[in-house]
Amino acid sequence: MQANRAQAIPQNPPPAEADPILGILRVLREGERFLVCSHSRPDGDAVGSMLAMGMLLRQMGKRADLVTADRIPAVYRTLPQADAIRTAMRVHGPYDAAILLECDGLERTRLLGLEPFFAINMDHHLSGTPWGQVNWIDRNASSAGEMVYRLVQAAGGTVTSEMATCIYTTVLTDTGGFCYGSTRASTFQLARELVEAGADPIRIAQDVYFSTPAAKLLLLGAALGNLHREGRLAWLWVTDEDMQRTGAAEEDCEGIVNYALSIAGVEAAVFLRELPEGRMRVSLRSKGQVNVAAIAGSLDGGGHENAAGCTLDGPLASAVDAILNVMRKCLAAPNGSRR
Ligand SMILES: [Mn+2]
Repeated sequence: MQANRAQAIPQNPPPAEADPILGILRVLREGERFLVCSHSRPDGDAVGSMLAMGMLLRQMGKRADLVTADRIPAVYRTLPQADAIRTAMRVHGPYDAAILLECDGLERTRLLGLEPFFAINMDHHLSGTPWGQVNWIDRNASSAGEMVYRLVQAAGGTVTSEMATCIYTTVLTDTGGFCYGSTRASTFQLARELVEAGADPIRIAQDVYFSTPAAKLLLLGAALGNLHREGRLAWLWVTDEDMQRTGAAEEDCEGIVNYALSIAGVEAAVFLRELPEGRMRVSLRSKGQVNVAAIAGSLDGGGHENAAGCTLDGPLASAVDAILNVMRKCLAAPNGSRR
């Protein structure tokens, strides 16, 4: 049995530095071997930010293991070095630190075995909290990938074209193609810098938005058959039977909620996906003032102001009732239901 030098959290954790970026860089410079993780059911930001972080670490002469609990979606498997991401249920050390990207706790990874490691928490979600040994939470960042980019700059690293491709993908997908509330002038500045560093915006858009598996469109057809609208609210769902019949994968549910949100006059949308064990996974989206992060938070979920999620008990009909009740109350609130 190999001695695990990183089994214990240090007795005296380093003092919280005024600039969390410096605190993170110090840990990266002092260590040799790192684990890089993100949340389960990884999206474009999770995948792209992990890959870019791995590239930064290797550029610094460090070892980096990239691990997710779920397989990465097909559209992101063409990203540079995407095959470096390993899918596992449990991680094994030794590691000098685990870097967790956009996770509001260890559980969000759905990976086992993370507890012993010194944790670096980098998050841009509204639901971010300082749960790690080192914490950098930037709610103004468009994506976790943007935070990795800032880290590369602070480290004096080189933004390679492979890194720029991964980070551009995080910005593109997390802003919904530069549409969501997280899109600022600085987002376009960042996009420009990434394109100048070698990201190809046309190829990336084609890989992300024009490479849909047929099963996903069949699933979308089933979901649209269950589309309902009530004033500023729209909702739709797929049953587990729909998933089986269309041959769709979990990742094919991604983005279906946006079709409900795309209806003129609709300000908040709900998508429910029946899980094989009968619980319902709920995606919430909004445009404008409705804060769906607050709604998801009240139901034990989390996310961004305009994109959030939670899981509810089934059956389908009662989960639909439960989420619609909360949404209706929120939309009826006088000030455009900011909270
Ligand atoms: Mn993100």
